[in-house]
Amino acid sequence: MTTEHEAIIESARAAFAGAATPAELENAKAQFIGKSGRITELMKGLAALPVDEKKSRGAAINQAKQAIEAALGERRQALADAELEAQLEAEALDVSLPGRVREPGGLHPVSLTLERIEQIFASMGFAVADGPEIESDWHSFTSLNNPPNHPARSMQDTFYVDIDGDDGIPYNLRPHTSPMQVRYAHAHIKKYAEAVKRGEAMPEIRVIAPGRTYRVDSDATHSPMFHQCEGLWLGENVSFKDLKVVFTDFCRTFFESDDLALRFRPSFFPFTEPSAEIDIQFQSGPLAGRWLEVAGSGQVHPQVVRNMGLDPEKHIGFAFGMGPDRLTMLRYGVSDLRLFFDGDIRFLRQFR
Ligand code: 2NM
Repeated sequence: MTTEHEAIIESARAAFAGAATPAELENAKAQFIGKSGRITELMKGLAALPVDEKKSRGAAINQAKQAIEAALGERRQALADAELEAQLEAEALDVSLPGRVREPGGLHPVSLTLERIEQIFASMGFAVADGPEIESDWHSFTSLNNPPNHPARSMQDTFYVDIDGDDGIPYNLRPHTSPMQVRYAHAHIKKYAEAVKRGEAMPEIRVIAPGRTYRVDSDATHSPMFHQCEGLWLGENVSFKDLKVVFTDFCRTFFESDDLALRFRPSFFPFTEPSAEIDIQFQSGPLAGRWLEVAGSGQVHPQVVRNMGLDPEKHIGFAFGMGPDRLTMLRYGVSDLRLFFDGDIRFLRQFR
């Protein structure tokens, strides 16, 4: 090899080292061993030389070419290694990152309250009744002693469906769950009809009716769809005293407070006589000292007992109605009823 050859090798090495990508490297290669590269030009120049000189100079040029090819191969490998390294780096998995868990669902706070109510009353021997949300006028109003012109029957207060019942009056979205109790009483009587015919006494009725109810009303404390749970206990000797015991026991269990005070305040409902609002007062905690209205109640009106298909001389007792939505607000300290029906997961997941 001549010094010229060594200079070419040196500049090839420098050009290869300066190539940052495989494409740049191929361009650099072309300058030396491509079709019109410097080595290729030297080869072409051999043609004009005598044979023995051609041989020795040809061998030297070949040596130089091999050195350049070796340098090229090294640089190709280095670039390929670097590319693989970068790719591994970019696609690296951080196995220490926490996984994406699918969070468990949970019951709606009002459902939690309904389950709680059902469980407490079940422990006192109450059955749980279920029934239709679209009701006949008779079940929602007439059977419950509502006079024909009572405001609850107006379009301003109750939702009506575009379908008439057998009596020609449109069906309604039940404004309370009492119709379920009237239905339960009729089913109960049918169930024991044979026994009564044989002279046995009709067993007592002890039932609660929880569920969705509807009224034309909407603000921070009223929703057009809300929940109710009504209770009914009819027997041969069921009195207002039993109402006080049952409801006091219920409230103290529900709110987990033994020193909860209850107050029965005279009131009026078409389906009970006498009637009373039930207020409670916490002795400690954020609501302590205030009387809070939680339910309506009363001795079931004789006409309602008759409409249930029972003899009011034999079956007397009490009924009550409460709002599970409001009970949920009191229990958890929720200030706006609408939060229950917005479906905002940030609110709901707090009860999970
Ligand atoms: C209330 C208040 C007072 C009630 C009456 C009846 C039935 F079916 F026996 F007639 N069920 N619930 C009642 C009584 C409901 O809610 C404020």
